[in-house]
Amino acid sequence: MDITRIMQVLGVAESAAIASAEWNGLGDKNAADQAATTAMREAFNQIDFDGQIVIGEGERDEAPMLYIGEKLGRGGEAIDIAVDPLEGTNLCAANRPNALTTIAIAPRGALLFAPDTYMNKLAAGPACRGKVHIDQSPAENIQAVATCLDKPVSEVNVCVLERERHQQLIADIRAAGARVRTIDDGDVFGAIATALPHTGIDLYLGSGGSPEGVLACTGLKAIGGVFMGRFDFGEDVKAAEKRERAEQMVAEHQQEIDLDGVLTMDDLVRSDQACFIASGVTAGELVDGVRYYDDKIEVSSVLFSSAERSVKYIRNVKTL
Ligand code: VTB
Repeated sequence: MDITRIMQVLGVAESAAIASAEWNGLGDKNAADQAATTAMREAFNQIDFDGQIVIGEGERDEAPMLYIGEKLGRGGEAIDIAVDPLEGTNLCAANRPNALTTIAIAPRGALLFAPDTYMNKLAAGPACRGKVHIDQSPAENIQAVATCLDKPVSEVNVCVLERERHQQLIADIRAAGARVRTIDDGDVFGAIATALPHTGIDLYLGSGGSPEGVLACTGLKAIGGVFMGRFDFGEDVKAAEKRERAEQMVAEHQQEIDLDGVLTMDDLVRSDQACFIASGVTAGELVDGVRYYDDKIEVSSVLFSSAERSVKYIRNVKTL
């Protein structure tokens, strides 16, 4: 992916972070999300490219902006776009850590049009490649991570979304002798954090949104980390309906995936040219939040680029 293009998209993430940070702590998650979405769309439309939303705010009939299939930009190179304009709307509304604006880009056809259903996820850093697997038990994966990172199981830190549905998983992790770092929301952060030692998170497990799974996978794939998923349609009355919508989505976009099988990084992101960008809205372990000075505003971002297999931290200090 061309560096100029990456820098343009970084600017889009920064604009959205600045717009939503206006709402930090004000208790209005919808307004915060709206601000991020509007800013993102406006900024994407300034770019000379043929952008297409693959993962966005929802399907066309439910989202007025950044809906799945929406075309963005002034024309040019064909690029797939996955966005979560404000990942962690509740976190922003409550001014809690790790609210991010997130974007993944890849050549056209590379990103999976993921259905809006849960996905069971496993994420880990590059050292754990080939040693962890979503079909292994939490205890087996924790042992593998401990071996790969050359530390005792008691120092392995597993990030999990704090949800009723994860009670057994959390109990299993603790029974295996590892630590749990629960998060209220925002599992793109949880998954990506496994590739960055300074976050203290070694493994991510549990079920969250499928769209967020594709975003996190793009970042982990770019730097040689591990991501595996499996759709989780649930077992309630809506399970059949969710499955049917997923089948329709897969057929509509001529994607070849097994809805019940393991989703590999190559299923979710079919390119080695993808790139993931997150800008901080509230401060967290990944990046700082938006900061204000007298006549300046500072926004911090992280960029996972497959071309360089590197993670760049970017602080942009803009004069108002
Ligand atoms: C998940 C997770 C997201 O919201 O979608 C979650 O992937 C919603 O989960 O990162 P519940 O339905 O259990 O509340 C986030 O945490 C934030 O968008």
